[in-house]
Amino acid sequence: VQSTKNKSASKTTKITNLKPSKTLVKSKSQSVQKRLTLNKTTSAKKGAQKTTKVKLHKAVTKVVTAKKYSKPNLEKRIRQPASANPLVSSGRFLTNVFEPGRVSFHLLAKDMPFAYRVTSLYVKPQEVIDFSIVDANNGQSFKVQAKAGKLARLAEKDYRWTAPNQSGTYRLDITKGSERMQVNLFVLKPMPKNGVINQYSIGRYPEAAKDGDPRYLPPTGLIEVTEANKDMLISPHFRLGQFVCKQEGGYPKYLYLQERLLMKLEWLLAEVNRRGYFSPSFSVMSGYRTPFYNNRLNNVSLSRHQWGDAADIFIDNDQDGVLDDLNKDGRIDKADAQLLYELFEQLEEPNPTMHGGLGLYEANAFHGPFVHVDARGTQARWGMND
Ligand SMILES: [Ca+2]
Ligand SMILES: [Ca+2]
Repeated sequence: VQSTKNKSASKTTKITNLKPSKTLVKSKSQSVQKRLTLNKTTSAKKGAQKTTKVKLHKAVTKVVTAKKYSKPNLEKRIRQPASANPLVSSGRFLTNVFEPGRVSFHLLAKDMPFAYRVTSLYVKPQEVIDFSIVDANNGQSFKVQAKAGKLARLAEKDYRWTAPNQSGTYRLDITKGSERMQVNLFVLKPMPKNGVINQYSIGRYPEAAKDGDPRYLPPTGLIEVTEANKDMLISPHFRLGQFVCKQEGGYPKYLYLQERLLMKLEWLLAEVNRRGYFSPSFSVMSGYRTPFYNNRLNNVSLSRHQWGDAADIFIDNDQDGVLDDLNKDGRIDKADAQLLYELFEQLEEPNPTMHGGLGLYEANAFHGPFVHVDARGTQARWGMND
């Protein structure tokens, strides 16, 4: 993959830096034409072969035959709307260069280091959050600003922010020279006592935590997701709306997320890109699940999705709602998800702070292949030997 990338990158340089010859221009426009006409043609007959366009690079297209997906099945499998991966569809990423979105310092809050340009913390009304700024190259001074809540400086790089009483989205900005970290502070809505909030069903969490394990305690509150904030970035490559539960019902919707899930997803995404699988974001098939929805799915009752630290993900750069042909064998199947699974496992192993659940899933009538990841703190594995 790396060599293909390099080759095509040098080709692009040639096209832009030198005056393109007529033949080059012609072949480029021909490939665009070809792409338009080859647009996802499928045979109507069930079981017939489907031609899928796999976009390898902006100017290089390849047609592969994926035997596994006949159109009727594929349609059922695509539950994910086309806009599910807004970072791809917005055209924000026009080149296949991944930018990790990190800053040179980090914020230490809730016992976790945050080093991304966009970071989100979830807090209760009036909760007091102590944080420090850690900077290896101690040169420049920092400016910390909060428009709401109460910000106090405790020591040179230690601060305290007291959340307002009113739930909603607030913001803290940390600047160091030309660098800026935007910290979104979501002040949570209290959990509804009857399992329903603004006509949105949450259901009930088990009263007592599983074996006294605090990771299974009911959430302290919920993030309100509206039409207005669903597209906001909560980390450099993920948006709030990607994680809402797939249950029916309009906005406002309610969501529980944990900081460590986004930290893990950003880390995995950067590592996947570093290994040559360009992807500007992961498609999140399922993020948060309300207990109400989880019960209806007949899923395991203690699924981490209900505790906001799990996501079922895949890479879908061609935006067809299904995992891409990552191993380039012309088929989209379990082997492509397995490639991600094995990569994640290899990455997780030496990094105890990133330990969590990892599950491999093959396609069925409702979805394509995907990988479950969670940030529960201890390792759990399933799906690989099924
Ligand atoms: Ca795809
Ligand atoms: Ca494949």
